[in-house]
Amino acid sequence: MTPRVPFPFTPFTRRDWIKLTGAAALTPGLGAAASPGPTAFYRPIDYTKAKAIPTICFGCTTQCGVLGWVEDGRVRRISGNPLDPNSRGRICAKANGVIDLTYYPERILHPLRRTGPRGSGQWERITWDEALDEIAARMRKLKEEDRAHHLAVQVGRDKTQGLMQRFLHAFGSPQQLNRRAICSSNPRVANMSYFGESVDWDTGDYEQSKLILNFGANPMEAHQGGMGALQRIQKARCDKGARLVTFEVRPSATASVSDEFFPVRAGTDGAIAMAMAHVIVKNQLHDADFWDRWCNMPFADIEKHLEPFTPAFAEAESGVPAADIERLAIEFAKAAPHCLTLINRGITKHYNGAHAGRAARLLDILVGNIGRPGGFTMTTRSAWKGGWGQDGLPETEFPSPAPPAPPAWLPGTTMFAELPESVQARVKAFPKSWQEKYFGELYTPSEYPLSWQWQVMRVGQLVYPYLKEGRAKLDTYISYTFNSAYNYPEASLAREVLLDETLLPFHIAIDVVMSETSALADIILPEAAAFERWDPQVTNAYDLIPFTAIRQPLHPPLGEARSVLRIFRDLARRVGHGMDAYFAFEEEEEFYKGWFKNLPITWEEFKRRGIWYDEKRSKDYELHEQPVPESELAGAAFDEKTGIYSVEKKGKASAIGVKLADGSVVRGFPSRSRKVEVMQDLFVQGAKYAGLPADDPCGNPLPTYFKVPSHVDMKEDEFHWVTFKWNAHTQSRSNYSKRLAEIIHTNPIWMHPDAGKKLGVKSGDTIEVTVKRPKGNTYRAGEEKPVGTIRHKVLLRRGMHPRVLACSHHCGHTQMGIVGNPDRPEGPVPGIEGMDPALLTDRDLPNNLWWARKRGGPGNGMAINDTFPIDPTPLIGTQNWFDCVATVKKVTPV
Ligand SMILES: Nc1nc2c(c(=O)[nH]1)N[C@H]1C(S)=C(S)[C@@H](COP(=O)(O)OP(=O)(O)OC[C@H]3O[C@@H](n4cnc5c(=O)[nH]c(N)nc54)[C@H](O)[C@@H]3O)O[C@H]1N2
Ligand SMILES: Nc1nc2c(c(=O)[nH]1)N[C@H]1C(S)=C(S)[C@@H](COP(=O)(O)OP(=O)(O)OC[C@H]3O[C@@H](n4cnc5c(=O)[nH]c(N)nc54)[C@H](O)[C@@H]3O)O[C@H]1N2
Ligand code: SF4
Ligand SMILES: [Mo]
Repeated sequence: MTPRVPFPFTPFTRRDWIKLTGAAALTPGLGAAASPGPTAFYRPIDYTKAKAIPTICFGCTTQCGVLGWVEDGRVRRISGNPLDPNSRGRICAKANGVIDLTYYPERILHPLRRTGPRGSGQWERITWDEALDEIAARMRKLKEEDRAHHLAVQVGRDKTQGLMQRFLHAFGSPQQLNRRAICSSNPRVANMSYFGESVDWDTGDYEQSKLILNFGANPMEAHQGGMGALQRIQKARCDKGARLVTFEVRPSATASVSDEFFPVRAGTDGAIAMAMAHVIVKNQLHDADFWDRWCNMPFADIEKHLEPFTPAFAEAESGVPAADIERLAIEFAKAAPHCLTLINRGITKHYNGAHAGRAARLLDILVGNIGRPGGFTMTTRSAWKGGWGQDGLPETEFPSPAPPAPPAWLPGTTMFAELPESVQARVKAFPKSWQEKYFGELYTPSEYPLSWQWQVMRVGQLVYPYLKEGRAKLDTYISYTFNSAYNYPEASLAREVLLDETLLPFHIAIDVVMSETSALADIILPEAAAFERWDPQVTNAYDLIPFTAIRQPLHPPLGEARSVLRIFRDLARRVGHGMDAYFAFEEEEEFYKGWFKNLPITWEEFKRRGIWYDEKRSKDYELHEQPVPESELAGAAFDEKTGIYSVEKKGKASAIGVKLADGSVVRGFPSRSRKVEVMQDLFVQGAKYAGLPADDPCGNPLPTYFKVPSHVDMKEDEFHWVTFKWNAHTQSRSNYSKRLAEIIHTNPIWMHPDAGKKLGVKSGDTIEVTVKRPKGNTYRAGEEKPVGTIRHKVLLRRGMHPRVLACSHHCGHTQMGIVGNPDRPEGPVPGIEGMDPALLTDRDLPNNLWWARKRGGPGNGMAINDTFPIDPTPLIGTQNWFDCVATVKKVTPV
């Protein structure tokens, strides 16, 4: 018999914080108690009464258009919005999980201020006025002391489209920190370095494709635009016999359904891609017309560069047979232009990953599939303009002019004087145009100049070490949709710095639940849940027609929760100093109504549909070949040397097109030369200014492959230690959903059966994994002391690469309420304010968490990020999640 837990219940476990601080306490001040009671019965949805309201899912970064079925003022069900051109009305399991969050008994519904030491879990409920006055007073002081840059906001995957920047710039601080380096900076580099733009992530014309070469992306269960990509890939395969070929280190959902799956050794995809390029060139299967017309180097030079990268070399590196590499390269070229590569984190989150991503994308360039039906495409959600705004959509201007960018950290300023001398020297050596783009070590770290040359891909994992090292000072730190204390590499260091009041004197978390990060705040501001607030939406368009959408509230926020927009407006008003001018609106709806005022449909119609796109617009194929109209050329300046036509926009020259060798004047690509920059000299310059040796392969201007330094002398008994995402969870923003935790609540370490046999373990046994510090030019490289050790259950799986161990994220929470941590000590949990218990999908939550150890289940898995070292790749700073090297032993008794 498992013990019954009375409902309501409320304890807040402090396991982790006890370890860290020696203190333990409860958490009052969350949602006020309103027990459903034992007599309330679940009521099915009455569709004669329920109203379907379009909005946008916040379950992951894909941002699908959905319909919220609202009955009696509460969301009962989420289904897809059939008008959404990306998702085509389909959703995944996680979408309904957002309902679980909205009515989670442990949602934070009132501002909280800590009463005990930071991290002790002792909180008091305060009013919004108290919370905002305290924060505004602190901000005003910074402003008055000319230290605006000591205010930072760090975000995870927020979807406010520029609101953080507006808030910070209005205040005068550039410290807009994010998570991109731990997420997707390297995949973007491949596109930005060639084309000058990455849009948000890879978009291909999958539906028309015949052959997709997938280097470790996992669109069948993750990927930023997974819901759009997976449908089109599967449709092309089912309807047209297209083939999907996947290189992976483990049998991911995508690998498992692929036509061909090759287990590769981690960090070696670049060798495979380079060898494929070698084969294409050797067999003269490339598109010579495209190369000569668009690429910025002679073909003979790339031919020569590719010579050493033979299929035999790639086989020795990756383990993929040379014959298959050769065959697939030829099949790929023959399918052109109906073929494309798919790249994301698998191939690129490595020390050599920017170049590996470039090597894969070179295949697309070689066969000339760029922008062509069935090929690699990017939409006008980029700088390819044509009478449209930056996003290929009508320009937006509301609510008032954007605040000016804060002053750069130029020599002579007080901010510059705060930098350590070695950093000052590095920055002073930058060319002037780079210095003007430099906004301090946290935002634009000087050793990683390519993280901010193309697009600001902040090196978020270095924020805490840099604060610790004294490279930067902060006073007030606002975290938003952000859980570094759990999600970041070396999460233990994140927790250490978040706990340290000398390094982060004042931490405000804007959150919806008690996460590992908000538990380390001084004040927590409860945000309106995604289904209770507005957000604008622009994203990649898989049908190649740009569209826009609106997240709109399905009902008013529960308790006292408020949208971040309103929080910022109210703070701006209290701070003054001119800040309020950039938040001049009364209602949130008014703000977004203004934002979308140039749409050709009415606001009411937009809200009714949730989505807008121009149905008459043709697809964005070959945008680079669009001729520039004579009328535009008339007033444009022409540069003989580059062939670029430009006009003045906001005081700066803005390119509108390029004259090609045959005399035609077309839009070209959004790169500096308007060409495809296969030769990318920014790598050379970046390496020089970052102080890398002249022969460092990271500074190679051409796509290339070299071994990851940590893998050079790997011993026979060492393993690659990698991590991955499950289909039913999103990082740490789904763990409060019971319906999702029920599907996946634990995360055994995947291992090949042969490796298991050698070690003498079977599935379910316990192993101990010890992770080494990385090598190369990276943070704390080569230190003897391991990063961390983890003991966990093993799962033997065929399809694994025999030298790889893989463990999923999402599990092992110490916070996130009772669902995230079902084994915490028992005690009362508040009910959900204003919620009719009959509408809850699970009225008896605590007793239904059957996977809890105390109920005889397997428990909630392990948090693994204390074992991943902070490991930023040179120049770019992307986190090399998949480069780790580990030793393993069997734990006896198991
Ligand atoms: N081991 C391992 N670690 C990883 C990864 C991996 O694959 N494996 N992936 C990495 C990647 S790609 C990324 S992008 C990062 C993501 O890491 P984060 O940027 O931290 O993102 P999330 O976990 O999505 O959300 C963070 C927090 O936002 C809060 N939140 C959720 N909804 C709302 C809301 O509506 N409003 C507010 N204010 N807060 C909300 C929740 O507390 C949640 O914990 O994780 C990285 N970490
Ligand atoms: N369900 C779900 N969807 C999500 C998210 C989520 O958390 N859950 N998060 C969203 C976010 S923020 C992001 S960034 C995207 C990420 O989407 P993806 O990049 O598609 O997925 P990841 O799991 O981060 O990593 C990709 C895969 O790389 C593999 N891999 C590791 N090393 C190598 C290697 O050397 N070579 C190859 N070929 N493969 C390797 C891993 O096994 C893993 O399956 O997903 C987004 N969508
Ligand atoms: S993929 Fe799933 S969780 Fe992500 S936005 Fe779409 S429906 Fe929501
Ligand atoms: Mo991500």
